[in-house]
Amino acid sequence: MSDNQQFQKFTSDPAVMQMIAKAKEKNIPTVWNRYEQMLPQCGFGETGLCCRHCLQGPCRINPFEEGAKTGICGATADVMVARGLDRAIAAGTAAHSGHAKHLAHTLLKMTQGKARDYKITDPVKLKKVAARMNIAVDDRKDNEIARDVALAALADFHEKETPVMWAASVVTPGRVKVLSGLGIVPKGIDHEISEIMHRTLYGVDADPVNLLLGGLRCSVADLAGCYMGTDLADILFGTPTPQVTCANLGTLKSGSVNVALHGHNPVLSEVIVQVAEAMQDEAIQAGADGINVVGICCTGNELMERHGIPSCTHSVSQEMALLTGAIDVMIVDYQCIMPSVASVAECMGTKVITTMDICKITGATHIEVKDETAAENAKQALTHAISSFKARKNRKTDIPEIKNTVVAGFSTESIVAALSKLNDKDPLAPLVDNIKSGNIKGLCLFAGCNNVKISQDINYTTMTAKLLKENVLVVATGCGAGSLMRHDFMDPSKTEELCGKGLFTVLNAIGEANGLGGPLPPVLHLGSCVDNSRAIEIAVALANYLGVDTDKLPVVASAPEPTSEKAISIGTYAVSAGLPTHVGVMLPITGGPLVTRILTQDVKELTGGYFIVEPDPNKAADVLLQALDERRAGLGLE
Ligand code: NFS
Ligand code: SF4
Repeated sequence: MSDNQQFQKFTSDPAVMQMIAKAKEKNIPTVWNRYEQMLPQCGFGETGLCCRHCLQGPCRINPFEEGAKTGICGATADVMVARGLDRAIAAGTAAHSGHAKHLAHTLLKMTQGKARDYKITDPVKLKKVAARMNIAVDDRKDNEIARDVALAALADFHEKETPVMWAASVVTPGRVKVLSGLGIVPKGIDHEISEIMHRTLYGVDADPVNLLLGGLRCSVADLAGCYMGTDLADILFGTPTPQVTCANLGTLKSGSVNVALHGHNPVLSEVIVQVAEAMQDEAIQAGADGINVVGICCTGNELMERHGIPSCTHSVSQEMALLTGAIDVMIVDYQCIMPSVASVAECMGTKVITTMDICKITGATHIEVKDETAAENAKQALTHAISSFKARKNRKTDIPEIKNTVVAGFSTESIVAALSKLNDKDPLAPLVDNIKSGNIKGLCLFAGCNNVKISQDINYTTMTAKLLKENVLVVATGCGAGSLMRHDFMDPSKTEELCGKGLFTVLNAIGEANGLGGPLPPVLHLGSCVDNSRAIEIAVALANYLGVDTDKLPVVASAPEPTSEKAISIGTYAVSAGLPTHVGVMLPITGGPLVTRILTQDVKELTGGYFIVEPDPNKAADVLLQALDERRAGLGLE
């Protein structure tokens, strides 16, 4: 068996396969080795039937055989799984909104003159967001408006009489009614997270239905956190416009100082990009061709959508970037950073630099980055990179020669601008007309991570290939976008080959009207995971245009390879927004029959959305196509 065949069970990215071979040869343990050591994984945990919420536990329920049917306190299987799911949603919400809160503080400090490395890059977006939040914009200075936006954002975190603004003002009016009717409009983002922790404590909520409603409410708070993250980042760093760039391990350059930025928040990475530009000469003096900044995971998406910075790799293959031997530093902020990167870096003679006080890793170097001193801190980190390059410049690197062309950076704003070239009075009309005519069957959002349990990217590529042929307009975020970009799904030269005729005609017409001399890419890159808000914004715009609610639209979502609790909270808010939502990994709820039934069926009566759990990507694509057909029929479309 050739190495490539042997490694297909781990990944379908040929560049990653080369690095897995290298890891094997050098005997460096990777995520896949550690996964194998973990097998067989515990069935109780897998089905959600293990509880450690109090010190009388752990309690385990065996649903099939003789044995305990409740925990020691009497918690049933459904209570256990509902509590577990709620906590996952709360964790995801805390992460997205923590990132948004960080941006809000940065914006506020900027308006106070305390964060001088930041500025308002997109005053148009600032005013758009302010108007949505009922903040006066006329005859006011940008700085004053920005201060009020930052304060409104921070006010959305604690419990108040009025609903969370970043939730209530971003959905359709009909959705506000549905959510209010169910009692699931959040009152404060942090309030909802803390309430989940309270109600899932030993001896509090023991009604699975009530627990799930709490989870749904927290998921709507997660939508708010994501949306706020996108809004504030666009204000500070610019709203994305299409960028031609590239992805995969071949974006590393052996003769340059390679700096990989990994994590999530553009507060850090944006400043590093600027400072790296200013330090190019210093790198050249050290014998390098310059500084080559690449992204990993969502920080990569944030930099790609705004500046066309190449993405190196994503999610489960993050260690592989270090295995090339070409990375001089990996600078991380928070979330989705496997602690193992520090040890792989050590094996490869390079460094990981942590930058946030909530995310330190043993073995990494810590340089605390503060809003007030961001550029100075960035310089310190990049100085490390240059000296690390000096030490490695005569060493051999193994950079796979694989680099995929990517057109990224589709925000709602840039999509509307592109459509306006077809109809400047009514930009959504061309899109809606093509949906009505069936040239576009509907929309599918691919979001989420890679998961070590699935051969990396295979679910994304299998499903997307099928949906595109059926004329589904595909948008993607996060490591889902990463996955598709590393397999040419964001390369406009592949649009004709990959898309059905109807979809190709539309993508080509938009591309031509915008002077691209060809079509848009087959899949539109909407950005990072917080930028799932952009998909919601598009769906809400379509719903408002058609005068229906989002649960009537031919729009579906899928996280075919989810890993993080953030993917669970996003999936849940897609369901709260009324979307059929696929997940390709078993959620730890299957031990609770009632909870499983509610989330996959009964919730449809409440929000219009529901979960589809289907590990087989071919079957999952069929189920999504069927869901789109049902939605079309509901709107009276063929
Ligand atoms: Ni989303 Fe982004 Fe990637 Fe998953 Fe992690 S980087 S926030 S959670 S692994 S997609
Ligand atoms: Fe067991 Fe109940 Fe304690 Fe959970 S909360 S560990 S089910 S006694």
